[in-house]
Amino acid sequence: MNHDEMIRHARQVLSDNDRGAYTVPTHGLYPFQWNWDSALSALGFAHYDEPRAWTEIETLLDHQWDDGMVPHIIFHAPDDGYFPGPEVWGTGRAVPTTGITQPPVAGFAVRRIHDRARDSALAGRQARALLPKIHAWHQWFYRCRDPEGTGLVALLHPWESGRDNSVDWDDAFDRVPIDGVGEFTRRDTAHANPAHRPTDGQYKRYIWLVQKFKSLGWDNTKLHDASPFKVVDPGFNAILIRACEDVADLAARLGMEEIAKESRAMADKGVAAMESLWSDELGQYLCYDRAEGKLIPSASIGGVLAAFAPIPKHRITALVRRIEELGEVCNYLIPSHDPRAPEFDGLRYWRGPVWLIVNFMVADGLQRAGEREIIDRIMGDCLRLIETSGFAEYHDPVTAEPCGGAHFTWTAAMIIEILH
Ligand code: 9YW
Repeated sequence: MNHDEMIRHARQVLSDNDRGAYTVPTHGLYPFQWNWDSALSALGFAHYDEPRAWTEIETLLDHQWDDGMVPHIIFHAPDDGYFPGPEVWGTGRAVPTTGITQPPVAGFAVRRIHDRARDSALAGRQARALLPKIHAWHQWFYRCRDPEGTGLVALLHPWESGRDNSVDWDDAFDRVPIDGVGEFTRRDTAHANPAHRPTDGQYKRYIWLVQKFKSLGWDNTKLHDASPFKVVDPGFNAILIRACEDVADLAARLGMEEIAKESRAMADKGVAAMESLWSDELGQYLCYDRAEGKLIPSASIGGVLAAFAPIPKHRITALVRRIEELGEVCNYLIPSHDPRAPEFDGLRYWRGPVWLIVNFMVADGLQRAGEREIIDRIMGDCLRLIETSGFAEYHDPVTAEPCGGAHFTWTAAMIIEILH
């Protein structure tokens, strides 16, 4: 496949998954709108249809909660092919949504789409309308997920991280009970190979947390303290910090002074706090278990994704070394878990496979620090993966085997982004 053919194919994937005002990640497996999928997919649309790109993010933010939270799934139209559906969440919204959030990459996407827009009048109007909403979401994070003001926010559910079954959550997840969960039927394993998906044990805990939060009326002033699962993820925080920085920069240029000032303060505090997650031993950042008060020694991509934030140059250099090291033990960068670790599983979701969106964000961060050689390797590996195995949800970093869902929106959007 030459590059033109790849772009054509990628645009076809986006168009097949387009539902008018939002895209689904892939037909069948994920039939609704997912939060960070939409923000990253908008980057792909923006290369050939800017109004459509803006609509994707507008639709997402139209479903923001009154407290500022932007939900992880919006159930626009009924579809019983996905579990857990709206009735399990019970958030009581007119258009149902889940009650948890996802990595806040929308601020980054808005700035990027704005700054390279061909239609700058449209971009200016959209940015002015969207920035206050995104800013309210960022403030919600620090208010509700960092009540003690540490500068780092906690995830209360693995689904919020976007890295559902990462090894990072294993120990903390063991403390989540499963009593009272009841019987349920998973739908994901009917669409994708069960060997590529989380286990039944993990699903029971996912559901226990949903039921717990539902019993608290989805009141975000209560959830943080009540949750037995409270993990600070460096990758997630890096995305939030980067988004605050991007909002600060764009808001300043648009004359939105207060948003600019508050966003800059959140980003600066976050960058300083990230230092507490650094591990000299592993040469990357680590997750922190806030319920137990200790770092989690797990060699996952979360600590490498930290490169997306404006972290100090010497940390970027160390992360480049870490990625090079990973490149010696797999064929395609960047594995979502270190292939030398005993928990590594090259096929199972976030426990080993390569995800193009993560590669893109890491490479984007390294770009700011001018790390050309490793960026070329990462981007080249993305293209080889797609050439070899198609637009899959994720790929085995050793064999390139395509995993999870096929014909995947954000994978295709990343190819459009990389090839432009
Ligand atoms: C699920 C849609 C989502 C992504 C997540 C990914 C997966 C859904 O798919 O979660 O049901 O487990 O982990 O990051 O947004 O592509």
